[in-house]
Amino acid sequence: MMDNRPETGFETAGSPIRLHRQLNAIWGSGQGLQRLSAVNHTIVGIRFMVTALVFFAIGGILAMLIRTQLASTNSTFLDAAQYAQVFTMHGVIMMFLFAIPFFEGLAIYLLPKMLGARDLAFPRMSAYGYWCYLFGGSFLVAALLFGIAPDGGWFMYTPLSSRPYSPGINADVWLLGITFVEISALSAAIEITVTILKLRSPGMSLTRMPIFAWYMLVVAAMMLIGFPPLILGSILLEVERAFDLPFFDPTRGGDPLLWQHLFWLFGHPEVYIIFLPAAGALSTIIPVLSRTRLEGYGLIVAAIVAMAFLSFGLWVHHMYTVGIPHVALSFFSAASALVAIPTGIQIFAWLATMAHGRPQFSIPMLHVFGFFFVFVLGGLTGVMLAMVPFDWQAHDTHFVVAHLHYVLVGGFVFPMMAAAYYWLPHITGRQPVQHLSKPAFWLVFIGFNVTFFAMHLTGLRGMPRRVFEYPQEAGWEVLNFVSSVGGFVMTIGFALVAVDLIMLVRYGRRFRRDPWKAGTLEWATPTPATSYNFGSLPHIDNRADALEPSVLGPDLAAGRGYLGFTRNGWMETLTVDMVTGRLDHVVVLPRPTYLPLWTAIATAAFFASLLAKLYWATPIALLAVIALFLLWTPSTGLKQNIGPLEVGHGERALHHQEVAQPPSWWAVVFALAADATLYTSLIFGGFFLWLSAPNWPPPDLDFTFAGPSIIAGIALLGAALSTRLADGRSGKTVFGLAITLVAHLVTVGALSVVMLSLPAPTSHAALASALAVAAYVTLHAGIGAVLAGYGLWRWHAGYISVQRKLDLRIGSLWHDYTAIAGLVGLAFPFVLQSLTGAGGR
Ligand code: HEM
Ligand SMILES: [Cu+2]
Repeated sequence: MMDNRPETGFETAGSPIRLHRQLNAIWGSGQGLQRLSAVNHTIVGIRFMVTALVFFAIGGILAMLIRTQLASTNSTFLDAAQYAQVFTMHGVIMMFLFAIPFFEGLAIYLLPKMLGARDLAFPRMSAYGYWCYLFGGSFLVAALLFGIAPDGGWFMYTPLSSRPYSPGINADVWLLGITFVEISALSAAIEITVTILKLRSPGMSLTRMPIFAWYMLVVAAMMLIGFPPLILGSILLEVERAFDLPFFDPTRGGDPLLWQHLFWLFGHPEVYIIFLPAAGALSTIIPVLSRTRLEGYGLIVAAIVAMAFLSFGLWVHHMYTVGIPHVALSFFSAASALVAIPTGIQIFAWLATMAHGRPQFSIPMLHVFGFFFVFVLGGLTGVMLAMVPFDWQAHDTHFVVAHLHYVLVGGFVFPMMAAAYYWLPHITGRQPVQHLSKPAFWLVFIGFNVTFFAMHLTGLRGMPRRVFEYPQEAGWEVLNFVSSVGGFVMTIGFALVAVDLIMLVRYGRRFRRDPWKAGTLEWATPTPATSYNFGSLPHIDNRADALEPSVLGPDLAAGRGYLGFTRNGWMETLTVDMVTGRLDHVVVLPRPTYLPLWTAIATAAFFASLLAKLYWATPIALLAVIALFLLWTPSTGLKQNIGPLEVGHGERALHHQEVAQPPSWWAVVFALAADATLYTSLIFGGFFLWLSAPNWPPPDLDFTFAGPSIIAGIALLGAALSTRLADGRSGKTVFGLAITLVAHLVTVGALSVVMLSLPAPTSHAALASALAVAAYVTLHAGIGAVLAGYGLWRWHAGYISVQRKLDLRIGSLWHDYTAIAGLVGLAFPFVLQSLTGAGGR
C-alpha cells in the first residue's frame, strides 16, 4: 500500500552485478519455510511438475497392480471391489493428477521466459492453484489407502455412480476431489490465456509468438470451455447424491444420459487438451534439434485452431452404443475421421522440418522417435474405432484400452520425456551425461509396445475391459501374461529414466547459455533462471523462435533493454497490445504471500465439510474463502494518480491501475466466459431432459412464481444500470454502488422466496432444474452484493478515482453478466413449464 505519492523516477544500477542484486532483493522468494509463501512462476511451475511426477509414479504402481492381477486366470491377488478402485484411480490419477498438471507446470515455468516477461500475470493465482491441486490430489490418494476410493471407472457413469448403486462415499470422493482439482486447472487456464495475450515483450506480435505459446493459448481456451460442463456434471451428481435432487434418475424425470453428455463434452476435448501441449513441445524441440526453422508455422497454427473446434463436435463418438439416431451417428463418425487432417498436417510439418534440417541423434530426439512410432499406431487404431460398425464390435474391450494408451503414452508421455531431457538443463544449468539415457529409453519403448500390442489382441478376442478375472477357457492367458511381462519391463525403464534424470540434476555438465543453440527467449535467461528471469526486457523484431539468445542474453542482463532498473521496490513487467505487440502498460505484480496457501486451506475445508456431510461447517468455510480472497486485494492498488512511467529506451507507459483493460480485467472476462459455459450447459441440461428423459412431462405441478420473479428481474436490471453511475466521481460513485448493493440483496431475497416455494424439488427433475437455475442466479447476485460492498470500501480507502476505476470496471462486468444470466434464469421455469404443457414425449 502506498500512502505517499510514490516516487516514479528511477535510478540505473550502473553495473550488471548491482542490477542483479537490486532485482534479486525485490523478486527473490526467501528460503526455508518462507518458501511456502513463494508465488514466483519458476518455483510454482517446478512444484507442479515434480508433484505431477509423484502422482505419475503412484498411477504407475496402480497399473502394475492391474497387470499383476490380469497376468493369470482366476487370480486372487485383488478382489472385484479392490480391482474397481485400482483401475478407476489409475485412470483418474493419470488423466487429472498427472497429465494436466504436468503440462500446466511446464507452461507456468516456460511461458513468461519464452514471452520475455518477468512472471505470469497473476502469480498468486497460480500458487493458489498449486495448493488446490496438491490438497485435492492427496485427498484422492488418501482415499485409496483407506479403501474408500472411487470405483465407478474414470468416467463415473450414472446410474452406476448414483446413490442406490454406489452407497458409500467413494463416488463423493471422486466428485468433490475432481472439482477441487478442476478449480486449479481453470485458474491455470485463465492465467495462461491472459499471460500469453498480454504479458509479452514489446514487438512480439501474435504472428511472432513462439509456436509453443500458440499451442498453449489454444489449450487454455479449450480448458475454459471444456472443463465447466464436467464441473457442472459433478455438482449436479453430488447434489443428487447428497440431497436427492433427481437429475440423473429416470424414474423421476432425470436421465443417466445427461451425465454421459456432460462428461464427454469435457472428456473428448480432454484428449486434445492433453495432446496439444505435447505437440507444442515437439514443434519447439524438433526444429532446434534438426538445426533449422519450423516448417509451416502458419499452417500449424491453423491446424491447432481447427483441431480445437473439431474436438468439441466429437464427444458423441464415445457414445455410439447408447442408441443415438442414425443420421447423427454418421455425422459424428465422419467428423471423428476429420480430426485426422489437422493431426496429419502437424506430423508432416515435423517430418518436413527434419528432412530440411540435419537432425542430431540426441536423447530428446530418441524420445521424439518414440512418439512418432507409438502415436501413429494409436492414430490408426483410432481411425478404426471412428468407424461405427467396428466400434460396436470393439466397444469396451481391451482393444479400446490399448488404443487409448497408444494415444496417451505416445501423444503425451514420450513427448514429455523429450521435453524433460530438453528443458531440464534450463532448470538445473546442467546437461545430460547420457550413459543410462539410451538403455532407459529402449526399455520403456519395447516394454510399452509389448504390453499394449498384446492388449489389442486380447481385445479383438473379446476380452472386456474392467473385468478383474477371466476363465481359463477364454484362451486369453498367454497374451495377458506377455502383456504383464511387458508392463514390468516398461516400469524398469521408467525407473531408469528417473535415475538418469536425477543423475543429470546432480552430476550433469555445467554450461553457460543455450546448450542446444535454440532460438527462443527462455535460453536468454541465466540458467538456472533468476527469480526475475531477465535483467531487462527485450524488444522483439523477428519471429520469437529465430532469436539469438547467446547475444541477447548478456545484453539484457546488462540492463540495456526495457525496465533495466528498479523503482520503489516494485515488481514490474510490461504488457503489450494483444495483436500488434505494441508497448501497452506497466504491470506491478504482488509480492510473495502466504494468502494463497491459507485460501487453499479454507477451500479444502469447504470440500471436506461437504464430504464429511458436516453441512453446518460449509457456509463458514465458504465465508472464510471469500474473506481471504478479499484480503488479497489491499496490496494491489494506488492511492494517487501517477501518470506515465519511464520504461527505458525513452518510452513511457501507464501503471496498470490507470488503464482501462489491464490483465485483471481480461481475467474476469475469461472467467465469465467459463462461467457462461457452465450456465449454458445447465440450461441445455434442462431442455435435454425435457426432450429425452422418460417420465416427462412432470406431474401437474406449477413451478412458476410471477411475483418474486418480476421483482428479481427489476432488481437485476437496476443493479446493472446503477453501477453505471459509479464512474469514479464523488457522490455519484457511492450512490451508484449503494443502489447496486441493495438491488442485489433484493434479488437474493426474491429468489429465496422462489426456491422455498418450489413444491418438493426431489419429486421431479423439472423442479430440480428450476431450483438449480435459481440457486445459480442467487449465488451470482450474492457475489454481486459482495463486489458492490467491496467497491464502496475501496472508494473509502482512497483507491478509486476517475483515472483509477479498475475495481468499478471489474464490478460492472460482473453486474452486467449477472443481469443477463439472471433474466435468462428467471425465464427458464416459465419456458420449461409451457413446453411441458406441450408434453415432452
Ligand atoms: C505406465 C504404464 C501403464 C500401464 C501398464 C497401464 C495399464 C492399464 C490397464 C491394464 C488398464 C485397463 C484396466 C481395465 O480396464 O481393467 C488401464 C486403464 C486406463 N489407463 Fe493406463 N496404463 C499405463 C499408463 C497410463 C497413462 C500414462 C495414462 C494417461 C495419461 C493412462 C490412462 C488410463 C485410463 C484413462 C484408463 C481407463 C480407466 C477406466 O477404465 O476407468 N494409463 N491402464
Ligand atoms: Cu473422443
